[in-house]
Amino acid sequence: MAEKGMDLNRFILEEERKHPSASGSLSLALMALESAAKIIASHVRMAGLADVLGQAGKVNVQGEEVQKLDELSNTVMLQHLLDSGQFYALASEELNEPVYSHKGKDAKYVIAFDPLDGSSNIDVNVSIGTIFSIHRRIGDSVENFLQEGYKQVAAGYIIYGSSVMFVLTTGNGVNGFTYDPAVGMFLLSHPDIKIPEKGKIYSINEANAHKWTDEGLVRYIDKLKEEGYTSRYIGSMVADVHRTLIKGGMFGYPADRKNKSGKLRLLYEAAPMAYIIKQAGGRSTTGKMDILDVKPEDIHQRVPVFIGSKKEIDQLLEFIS
Ligand code: AHM
Ligand code: MG
Repeated sequence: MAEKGMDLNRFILEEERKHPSASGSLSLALMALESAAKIIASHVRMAGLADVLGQAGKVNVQGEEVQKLDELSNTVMLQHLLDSGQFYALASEELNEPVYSHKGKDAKYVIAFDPLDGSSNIDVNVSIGTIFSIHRRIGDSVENFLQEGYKQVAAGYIIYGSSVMFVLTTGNGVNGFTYDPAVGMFLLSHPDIKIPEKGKIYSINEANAHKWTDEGLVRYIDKLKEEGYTSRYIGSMVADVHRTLIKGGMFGYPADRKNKSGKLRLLYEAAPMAYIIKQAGGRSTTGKMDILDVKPEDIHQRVPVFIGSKKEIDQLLEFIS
């Protein structure tokens, strides 16, 4: 297990060294993500202030047009990831179509990301995050993004919360790095994260319960209440999943009458989180199948999501059809 305090760059390089045949491309790709994360984090920290300073005609102190934070995060991700030359193509929640990289025309990887998830929480100073999922390039066009989650090469998220954390898996366990602003580095603070076998918290938007299409889900939540569970729901997937990863329990965004496939996106929300939770010893399902086995048909496809400790997800599957 890597030592606490190790910085993310060194961790990435040491992981690479375990694979003597590695070309170093994935390491460079992850470092580009790390740089983008640092820049997004600094914008998130300044968000309230930028808004005040930008109010007069939406122009900031440098005389530049003020971009919305989610658009800005998308721009930062695109710039850094394209510039790295390590990605053949990029798909973002903010863009209808994938972007093909000129610099990365021979690159081995493709990446899907949500540049700033939980955008409804930006204005109220609540944790938000960036989520990413990396696959091997298998062709020339959209088929690169239509690969099952279990084929991910790496996945992770950055949470902009009371501290900034980078949580990463490359298929060899899950590690969490906390940003130290004094030195400008992500330092290993949570080595080899394991989700508890069972938790005491459920996390779901219960205001939608009357619209849920599976009645078993209502009975399941009632059962958790009887068993003494408590409820936490932030409305930022990154924050809700991060808490679930650390404390156990379950997070869900089910299908309902309005959102027939739920709300969350398979490629850059559900699949990367499912991979992280699995690597930490947990489980995830759409209610019908493991999220990691879903073969995407569209880059912005939605799926019902239930993610968490093994006990809770096993029990959930006994209740829902
Ligand atoms: P976004 O990508 O537009 O920010 O929406 C995704 C977010 C997730 O972070 C969160 O889990 C979910 O939407 C909350 O939705 P709701 O407000 O319907 O409970
Ligand atoms: Mg999102």
